[in-house]
Amino acid sequence: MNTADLIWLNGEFVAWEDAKVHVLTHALHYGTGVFEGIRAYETEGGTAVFRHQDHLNRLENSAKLYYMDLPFTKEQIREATHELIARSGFKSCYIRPLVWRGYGPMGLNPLENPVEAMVAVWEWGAYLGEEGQQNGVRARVSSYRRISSDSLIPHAKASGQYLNSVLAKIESLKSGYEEAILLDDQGHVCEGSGENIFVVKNDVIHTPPQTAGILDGINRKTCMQIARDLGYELVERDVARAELALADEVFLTGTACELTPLREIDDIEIGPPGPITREIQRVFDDALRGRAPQYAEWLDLVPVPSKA
Ligand code: PPE
Repeated sequence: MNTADLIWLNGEFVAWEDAKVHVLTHALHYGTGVFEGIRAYETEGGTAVFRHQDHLNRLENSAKLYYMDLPFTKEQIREATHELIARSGFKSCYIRPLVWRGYGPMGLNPLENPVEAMVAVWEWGAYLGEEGQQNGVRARVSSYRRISSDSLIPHAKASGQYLNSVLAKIESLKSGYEEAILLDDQGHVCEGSGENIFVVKNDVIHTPPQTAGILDGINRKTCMQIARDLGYELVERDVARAELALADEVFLTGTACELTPLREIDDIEIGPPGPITREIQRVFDDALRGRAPQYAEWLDLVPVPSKA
């Protein structure tokens, strides 16, 4: 992980090693934070943040669902992110904004604790490995079910909620797989530990709906649009566990993993990445890297700082 020299913390640019919080930070004890994962890519016109506004909107929504107001406007966070990227010198990077309940009263009522914010950037390669992104990864169905709206908020990208993903991820790694697929509380396929999922059967693409407890993934929406623009039939519906193993193709989407094929589930071979996966992956990659003019509106160009 190649990190930048600076972090944006509560409105200031501070040295990476000075970006600190108190150990009684509410979010450290109770998980009361919300975050985003965003990527910026090198494009012909310069570095561009992919679907920046959509990520900032989701950050605001996640905060709202946990009774927090963003302590800075989305525009301020956007501009701070631009400056951070420009000053980092990175041509492409991963961007992690976090908004959290800070140091204040202890106990479960967070409403008196200050809401703080930071943005960090670092260079992050293929999330599930270069080899996995090219040839597919091996996954298992987790013994942990995805959090449901009975007890938490699947729609929110909230720090504490990720204990669910962390357990599923550890379980998959310790049992010899690269990723975990979580079922929802009804037993339907939900998503990966940090990715949405698509299942291709007989040229039709299926993905679990919002009501299946998924995170409303921005790359999920992106790949849905790309698939439809390519002329594929795409259906949002509940997917049974067995459909994974019987699928022609399965792939995962997310900011970190981009599009990563699944080549095996529960020791049953799905096969190497198929033609539909490959085609969507190629167009998606073009969109991310500014090579698809029809999707240029998804790029938020980082302004080049004027030389003083
Ligand atoms: N589901 C979950 C649970 C999830 O965490 C992510 C993103 C997605 C789906 C896909 O959402 P989107 O990125 O908007 O397409 N996971 C982030 C966190 C990864 C991490 O290890 O941290 C990410 O991909 O940035």
